[in-house]
Amino acid sequence: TSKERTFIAVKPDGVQRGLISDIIARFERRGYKLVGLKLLVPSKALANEHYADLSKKPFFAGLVDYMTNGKAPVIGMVWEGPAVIKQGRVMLGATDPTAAGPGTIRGDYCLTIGRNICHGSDSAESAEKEIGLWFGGKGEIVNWTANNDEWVVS
Ligand code: YYY
Ligand code: MG
Repeated sequence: TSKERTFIAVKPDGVQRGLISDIIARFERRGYKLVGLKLLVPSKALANEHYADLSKKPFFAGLVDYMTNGKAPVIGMVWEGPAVIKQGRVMLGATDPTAAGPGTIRGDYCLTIGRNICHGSDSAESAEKEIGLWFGGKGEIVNWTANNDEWVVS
């Protein structure tokens, strides 16, 4: 539906490299609506839970350290719009940047899987879990009407 929501993050390497604005711009200019936005150094507990599915993987400890060590914060966002979960993943590009196509965020800015600068929910279930995890507080998600909605979605 047009109210579908996904969790998109700019990871510490994307923040450190000054790519926040570019990543936001890609979603914004396509017509997706920003309904949640925060800057934070995630706690270990948050990162562990966010990546719980990967806890048995050999890269897990390094992944959590990179996300949480505070060398740069993370930008967490909730974007809303038609097919935003699937299209968000398409806009990010393949997990491994060596397989990511040009025109995708990872294909345009990244070289290796360990520094792929962004995250996007991979399913409706993940989106629900991740939005709840990163945006727990009251009023952190804002329902609003854009004046150009009728010109973007019909
Ligand atoms: O959802 P996505 O970020 O595209 O990939 P996941 O398979 O969920 O893995 C999460 C995260 O883990 C990935 O973005 C980089 C890192 N990672 C890694 O460092 N090495 C791997 N072999 C696989 C994933
Ligand atoms: Mg994933």
